[in-house]
Amino acid sequence: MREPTTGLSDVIPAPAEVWPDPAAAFTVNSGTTVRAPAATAAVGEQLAAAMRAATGYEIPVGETAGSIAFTTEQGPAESYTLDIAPNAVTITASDPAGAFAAVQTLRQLLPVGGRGDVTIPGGRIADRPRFRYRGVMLDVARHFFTRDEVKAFIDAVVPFKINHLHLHLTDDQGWRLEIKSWPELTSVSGGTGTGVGGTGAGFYTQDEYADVVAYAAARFITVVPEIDMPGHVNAAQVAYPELTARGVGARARTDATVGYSSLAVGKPETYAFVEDVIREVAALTPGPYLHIGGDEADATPAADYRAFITTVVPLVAKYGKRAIGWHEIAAVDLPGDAIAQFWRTEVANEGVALAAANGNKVIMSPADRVYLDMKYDVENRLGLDWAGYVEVRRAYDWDPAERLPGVGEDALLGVEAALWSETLRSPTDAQVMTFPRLPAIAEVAWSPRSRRDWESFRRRLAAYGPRWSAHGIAFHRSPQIDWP
Ligand code: NGO
Repeated sequence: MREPTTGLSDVIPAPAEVWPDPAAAFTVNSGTTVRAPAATAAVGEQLAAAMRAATGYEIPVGETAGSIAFTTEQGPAESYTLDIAPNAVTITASDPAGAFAAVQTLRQLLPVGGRGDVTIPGGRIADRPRFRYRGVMLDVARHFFTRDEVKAFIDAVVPFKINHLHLHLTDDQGWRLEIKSWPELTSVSGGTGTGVGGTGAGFYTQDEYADVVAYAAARFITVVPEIDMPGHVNAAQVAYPELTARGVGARARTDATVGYSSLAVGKPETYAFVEDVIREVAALTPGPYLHIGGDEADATPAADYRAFITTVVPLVAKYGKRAIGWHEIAAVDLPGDAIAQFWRTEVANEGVALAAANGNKVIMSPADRVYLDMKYDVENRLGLDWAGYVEVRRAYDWDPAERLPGVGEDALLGVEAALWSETLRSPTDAQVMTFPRLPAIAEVAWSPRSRRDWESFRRRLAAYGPRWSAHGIAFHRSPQIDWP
């Protein structure tokens, strides 16, 4: 019999309420079965799969009987309770997403692999997210990640109750999503020699993209596609010269400079292009959001920028989506459902505060806390350092509701970590920059503030390290953590 190595109080992100009961451990044995009603059948299967991996037992799933049972009860979105007693484990959730969150908690209470009986520590967890948007962004434009690599990335973030994957699909160095009405975007700017240093070529066909979206959805992750405009468009202008002001094709670029390209805001071709792209991307996207970029449009005159954002945000709504933009869009009068994503390092931002006062929601992504492309320290081979070094404690020890004056708890949709890929060359590079900072940020986004504590987190994180090792996931062995 294998005893648990992870207790109820060791889970990451820390659950809202935990009552351990050492006398009430449950043993998973060869007779263990899972009962999941139709609505949670898929989630029940996911739990059974984790238990099979930990025990080698059959763990059948059915609708009528089971020592591990899923039930439903009214409650806040994604909330769940987990009752672990000697004869039964009961998972009560408000919705399938809550049941899935409970499964992530349970997975951490199981050993990573092995054969034979295992015990799950007894007691009760009552849990719910602080923020409903808990995201991670992956830049597939500066360095392309294949569909399978993105799926592996999804699998690696799922344990931490991340529920949005923002894909940065286009930038100066490459265009990574097939657009049927403008095919040269990918045939020219998705191919060989694109990406920073010319080493990150590739693009998703619409079918491949839809497959990633479905894979994410099965793990309760909503994909948020980003088409960056009106700046960061050099790759589009290489493919289609009519998108430049003078109608002369742009030169392909593989350097990491930002702020030099702009759509020609006055031209009718520009809006034909933008509308086609938004229409196709919206049609491929079941989730509610479409990200329009809007950052660093240094080559777009201010009046043009305002005109462009004012036109494009309603276009997104026309195709049934809610626009998200980097916080520069807050300089424009926004419709109430538009969302601003704060990304810089300044201590205050008038535009974002004003947007919040007008009822617009904000996603917090301050670079000096949650940019996964920042170096951990001076030794780091990968990454940038324009926002300073971001060691694990910096990513953990801050509060999103106190980051910007005028942007409190109620204004926040949530928190998103961002992995830009200028310096990345492989999935291993991506992993080492993501872990262990992502769990730190996930806890900021999920756990109640009162449950967050650096000393507790660093102890729990240390215990998590062997799980990454067992799954072959690379992580930064931060000197702030006493890894076993
Ligand atoms: C900025 C810039 C990106 C860079 C990133 C690098 C935003 C929103 N725009 O963040 O183009 O890749 O920094 O850290």
